[in-house]
Amino acid sequence: MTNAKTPTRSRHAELGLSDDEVLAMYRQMLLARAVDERMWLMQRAGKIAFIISGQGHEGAQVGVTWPMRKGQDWMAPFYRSIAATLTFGMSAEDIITAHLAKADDVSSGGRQMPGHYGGAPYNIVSVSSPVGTQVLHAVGLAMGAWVRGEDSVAITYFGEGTANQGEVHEAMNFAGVHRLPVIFVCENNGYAISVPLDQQVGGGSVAARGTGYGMPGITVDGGDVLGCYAAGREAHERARRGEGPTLIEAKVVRLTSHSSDDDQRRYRDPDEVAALKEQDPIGVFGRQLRESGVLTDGIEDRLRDETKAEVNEASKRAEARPDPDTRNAERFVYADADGAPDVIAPEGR
Ligand SMILES: Cc1ncc(C[n+]2csc(CCOP(=O)(O)OP(=O)(O)O)c2C)c(N)n1
Ligand SMILES: [Mg+2]
Repeated sequence: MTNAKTPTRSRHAELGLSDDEVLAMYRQMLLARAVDERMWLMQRAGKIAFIISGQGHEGAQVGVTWPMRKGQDWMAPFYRSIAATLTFGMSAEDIITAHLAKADDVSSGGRQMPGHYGGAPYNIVSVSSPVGTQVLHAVGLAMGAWVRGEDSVAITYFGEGTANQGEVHEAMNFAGVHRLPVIFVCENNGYAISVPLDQQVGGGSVAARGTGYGMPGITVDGGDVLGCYAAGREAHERARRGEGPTLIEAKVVRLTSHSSDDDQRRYRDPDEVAALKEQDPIGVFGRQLRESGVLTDGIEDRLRDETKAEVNEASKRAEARPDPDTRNAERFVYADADGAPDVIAPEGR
């Protein structure tokens, strides 16, 4: 008789991941979820203008991002990239501070909309609102690294609806032609707001387009965190070997409405929504880790307590930060006259 515990344990060990590392990946997913849920509460309480959630995408984001090197590689995220940006170095406090549009927010000094992740200290370039533009930014970052002879890889994330934008095709083709060190991660959650997959992606597969761009196109299950990790690591190694880009399509679930301005009950079958809970990547990965003997009730409780405390502390500190000075509103929007002062710090800072 085979032991059901053996395959999963040997699988992460075969991938070179220790028990502590897979627990750290699971913790990162819990933290991303806890930050996300807290920001929904803050939005409902009128403290945050708008929320666009990453719930259901955490497994793909943590798995694929895990092999990236902080401070050396580059990231061009999208609006669901809470787990990806946390994995690449942003803190819960950075993310909540940005959503509260505080003066010293690392993403934009309180200038950007919610969901516009970024941070110069982390090599994360800001999300820009037109979907798909970040894919061009990532290709530019990879091209820059290649021109300078640097050992760095750029990674970018986008939805399957966005995969149909003209600039995404241009970006991938250019990266394929020039064999640039870039990883394209399509998080396919089956909807572009209310439009289902069969009405947005001809042929139904984004990964299949890789061949046409001159790169491998790989499909992974976004609930299979270790499969996502393996795909991300292979893409990263391939980029570093100078063999060019990879397109990874992760099949994920969108557990929430598109955003806090949307109500998915108007276009999604209630049974479909109810069934999503079974596919929640946190539940799926948690069960795998339990089967492999790595996760116990005690460890689960500790991780949940720790991440909750981290989010409590982060939101308390973020809320106490100063609001931006309104005199800065037009700084860096129009060209400044010579000698214009720097950003005006809030009083008392
Ligand atoms: C160029 C452009 N067109 C439309 C929008 C409005 N918009 C924001 S998100 C979104 C849906 C994108 O769907 P998908 O790429 O599948 O990502 P998901 O939100 O499902 O993760 C749209 C149409 C936009 N921001 N930019
Ligand atoms: Mg989508």
